[in-house]
Amino acid sequence: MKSTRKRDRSPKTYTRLTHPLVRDSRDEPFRRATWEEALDRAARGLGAARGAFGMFSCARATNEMNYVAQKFARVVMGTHNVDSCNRTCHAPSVAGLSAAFGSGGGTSSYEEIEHTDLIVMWGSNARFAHPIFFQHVLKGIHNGARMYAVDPRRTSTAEWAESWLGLNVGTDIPMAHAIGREIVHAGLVNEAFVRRATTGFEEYRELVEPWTLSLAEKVTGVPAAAIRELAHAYARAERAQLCWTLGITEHHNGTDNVRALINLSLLTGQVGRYGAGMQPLRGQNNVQGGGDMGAIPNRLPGFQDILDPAVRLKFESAWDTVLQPRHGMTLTEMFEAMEDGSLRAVYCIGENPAQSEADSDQAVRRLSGLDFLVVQDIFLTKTAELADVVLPATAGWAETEGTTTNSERRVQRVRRALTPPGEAREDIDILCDLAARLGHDWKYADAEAVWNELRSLSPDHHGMTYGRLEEHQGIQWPCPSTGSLEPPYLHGRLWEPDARRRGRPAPFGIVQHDPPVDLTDEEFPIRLTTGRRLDSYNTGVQSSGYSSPLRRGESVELCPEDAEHYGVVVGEEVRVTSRRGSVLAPVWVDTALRPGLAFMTFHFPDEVDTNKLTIEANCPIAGTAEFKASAIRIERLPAPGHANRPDYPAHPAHGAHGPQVR
Ligand SMILES: Nc1nc2c(c(=O)[nH]1)N[C@H]1C(S)=C(S)[C@@H](COP(=O)(O)OP(=O)(O)OC[C@H]3O[C@@H](n4cnc5c(=O)[nH]c(N)nc54)[C@H](O)[C@@H]3O)O[C@H]1N2
Ligand SMILES: Nc1nc2c(c(=O)[nH]1)N[C@H]1C(S)=C(S)[C@@H](COP(=O)(O)OP(=O)(O)OC[C@H]3O[C@@H](n4cnc5c(=O)[nH]c(N)nc54)[C@H](O)[C@@H]3O)O[C@H]1N2
Ligand SMILES: [Mo]
Repeated sequence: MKSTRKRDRSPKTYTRLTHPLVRDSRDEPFRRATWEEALDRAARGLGAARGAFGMFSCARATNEMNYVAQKFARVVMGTHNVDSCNRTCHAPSVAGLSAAFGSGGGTSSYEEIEHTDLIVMWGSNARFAHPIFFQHVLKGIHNGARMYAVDPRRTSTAEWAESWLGLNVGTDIPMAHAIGREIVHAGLVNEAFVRRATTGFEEYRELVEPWTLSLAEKVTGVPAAAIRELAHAYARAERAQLCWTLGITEHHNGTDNVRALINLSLLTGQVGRYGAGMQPLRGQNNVQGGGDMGAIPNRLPGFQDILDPAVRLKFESAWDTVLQPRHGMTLTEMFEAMEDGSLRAVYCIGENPAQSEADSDQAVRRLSGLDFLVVQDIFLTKTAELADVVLPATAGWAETEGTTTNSERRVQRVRRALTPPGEAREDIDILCDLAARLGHDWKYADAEAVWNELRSLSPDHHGMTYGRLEEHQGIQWPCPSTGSLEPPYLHGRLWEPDARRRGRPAPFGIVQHDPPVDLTDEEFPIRLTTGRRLDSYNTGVQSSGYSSPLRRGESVELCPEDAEHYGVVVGEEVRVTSRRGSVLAPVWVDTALRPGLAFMTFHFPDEVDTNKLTIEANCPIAGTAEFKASAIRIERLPAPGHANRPDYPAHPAHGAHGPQVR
């Protein structure tokens, strides 16, 4: 036990990759290689794996890079097995919005949040995770908007809300259904909108009927009066914005959760108008764009359906190839296929699944069992350490030309501002060199040439020339023509009086409550939810080495009552165990939590590998794992005390988030 406490806990610092690395067998260390050797080796390994290949594409890199990456998978490797970290975060939002409206994009724009009357932040800690968007929220509040926060933790975001609804983890459907029922019973349904623009209202009404406010109070833990107040405020608001993120999506029924929220907008007509809509705030700087570019297994660039023969034909003639008439595997399915041996090789560009996947011991075992793994990254990640070939790339956001697309569907130019280190090369150039070695000679003079190819194939992007993007400081899709700009919100058509122009009505989602898979019991009595802190980023690769007086690495956060109950104090190292694994972590005490609820991040996996604890229980529609709900227990170590973390910062009187900037 003693040895574990002497472990070096200083933050791991990643340094940029500056040259290719190869090794001939997994038992050997990497050796430096020339680009020629590394690319030859990668091409040989990938070429041998046709038919059993998968690609992970980078949600931080540009649209142009994601376009070329999915084209590589589809044309060079003949597969639709291409996906990204969208799978671990907002795939349920895309699936839910597509099912309701036929388009997976958030329906509103940032500007509208400043001019709305009501903002609901549901399962979203935007103050920490979307600070730029949160500036618009603050302007909205300044302009008179009321804000409600629905989150098990009283987050830094919730501190700004008029009312915080601290629900139990995984009870969002009961909450949404109770709000829906209250709106129906109070006569606040927008009947004209429901009649004209939706289908399935009667079934929905029956679905929510059992969810009385008092039943919802029992299940969610939120007082009936608070639920009622939110229902009335949302339905009565002239314009309301419903924003959600991973508190909704990272569940085994994430898509159902999303549908339950969309139902509320359909019931009240809070969609398709300026200031009224839904914003699933996307995670990575270009995760929206990656999906739009076709780096997902079910859509071709421009979110066009692979199963549509006319769409396939268009791409087949443009790319001079034959496309399979079926969907590829999601990231989740690719990991399952590693287990059964049907996926033998992976080309991983700018993802770190060895640390970001739920149940990471299992993920590492699966990646290690591959015949061939190429990792293309800007750092030597844990995933790269498992590879046969490591290719050093440039950073998409500062060292390359191109475009990215944010949560409001706005495509913006990014520019090369820094010189890449060492021999690092642009992702697109590496992909094209590999394609050439595998028989496909693609000539792109620059990123703009890639973009123009995409524009010729995607009606939603057709009108976005680089020149126009510059002129308008970014343009939102859809942008079908070079002559005009579309409104900043989607689905205005739903308000058209003419049925033909209104198009397909939006169906209510008939979804049932389904509690988290990993149940709490006597052995694992604490609900663990995981998420983010302001001063770190995802698996920590890009924020490693960051130091500030507030930096305290990983911790298991408990409320003061639970800390007292378990007899633990701030800084004391405890054992945290779930049904999958066990880690040691210091305790932090935070009044944002409630009894029975613990919080950890996944930002410091080299110190505390939180994802050893999480459960790989996936949403069957979207493939997203239930990162937000595991069951754990905590145990004191034999001789605990502050002394085991002398470096640990003292607990600030003002709580866990540092000084509140208000
Ligand atoms: N500083 C920083 N910013 C980031 C990132 C980062 O690592 N650091 N990562 C980026 C990425 S990839 C993403 S996807 C976004 C994520 O952004 P967010 O989704 O806002 O971040 P999280 O902290 O993962 O989760 C949000 C909230 O969900 C709540 N929650 C947990 N369980 C439930 C539940 O059952 N119901 C409800 N209603 N809420 C629940 C948590 O308490 C948490 O406050 O952030 C992006 N921005
Ligand atoms: N417990 C828990 N686990 C989670 C989550 C959670 O809430 N809780 N959230 C999930 C979510 S939402 C996400 S998005 C995932 C994130 O999971 P990952 O995407 O696997 O993790 P990141 O740390 O963001 O890794 C990004 C990698 O991209 C590299 N990179 C950055 N820019 C470029 C570029 O331009 N080119 C190339 N080639 N590489 C580049 C970085 O060096 C880094 O290694 O984690 C998921 N895991
Ligand atoms: Mo994410």
